[in-house]
Amino acid sequence: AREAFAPGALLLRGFALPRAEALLAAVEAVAEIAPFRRMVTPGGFTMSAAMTNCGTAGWVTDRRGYRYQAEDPESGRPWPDLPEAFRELAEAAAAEAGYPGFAPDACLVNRYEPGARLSLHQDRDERDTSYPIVSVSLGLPATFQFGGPKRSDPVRKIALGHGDVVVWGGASRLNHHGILALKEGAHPRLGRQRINLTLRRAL
Ligand code: MD5
Ligand code: FE
Repeated sequence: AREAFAPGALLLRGFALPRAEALLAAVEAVAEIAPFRRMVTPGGFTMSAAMTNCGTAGWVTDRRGYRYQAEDPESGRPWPDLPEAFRELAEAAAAEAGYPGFAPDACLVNRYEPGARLSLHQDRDERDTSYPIVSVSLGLPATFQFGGPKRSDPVRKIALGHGDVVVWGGASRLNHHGILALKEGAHPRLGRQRINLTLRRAL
């Protein structure tokens, strides 16, 4: 099922379901090399979601700011390679949304446990924001907040569940968005977690 809920934004419900097991196995392999960690914002707050990365660059935050960098700051080593299953899924979803040939170079992996949230923000640390972002939801459901180009624009709520994929491109690429505090629950495969893959062209 496909839902165009804003210009440039396409929700593909269940698109990742046939590949969920391969994606989760790849997440586990990534996290063995680059473990999930809770990063600190420039303002000094520890984020409630835990994160890791794979690909040629990873998104990081610390007291100095937000940026993409080639090394995991915890280990000083390059991030693990982007798994083939991630690439294939991103390519296929982007093609559905009218972006053929999308070749991500970075994936931020977010892990939310009950209570974790992501406050309203824009994704603007990428070099060229004309590329779309493909996001994949796995595990517990979440309420996604979708706003507009201005922080004060009205916000819509969208439920995202296991296997849902959203392609964010065009006019929606720089819209504000966030995730409300995850509700308590247990997913049959992932237990008390929501995993989100955010596939991007960062460099
Ligand atoms: C999540 N993660 O569910 C979301 C999925 C992040 C983040 O927001 O920055 O890690 S990505 C949602 C997204 C990306 C780009 C544009 C828009 C939404 N949008 O226009 O709403 O953990
Ligand atoms: Fe974001």
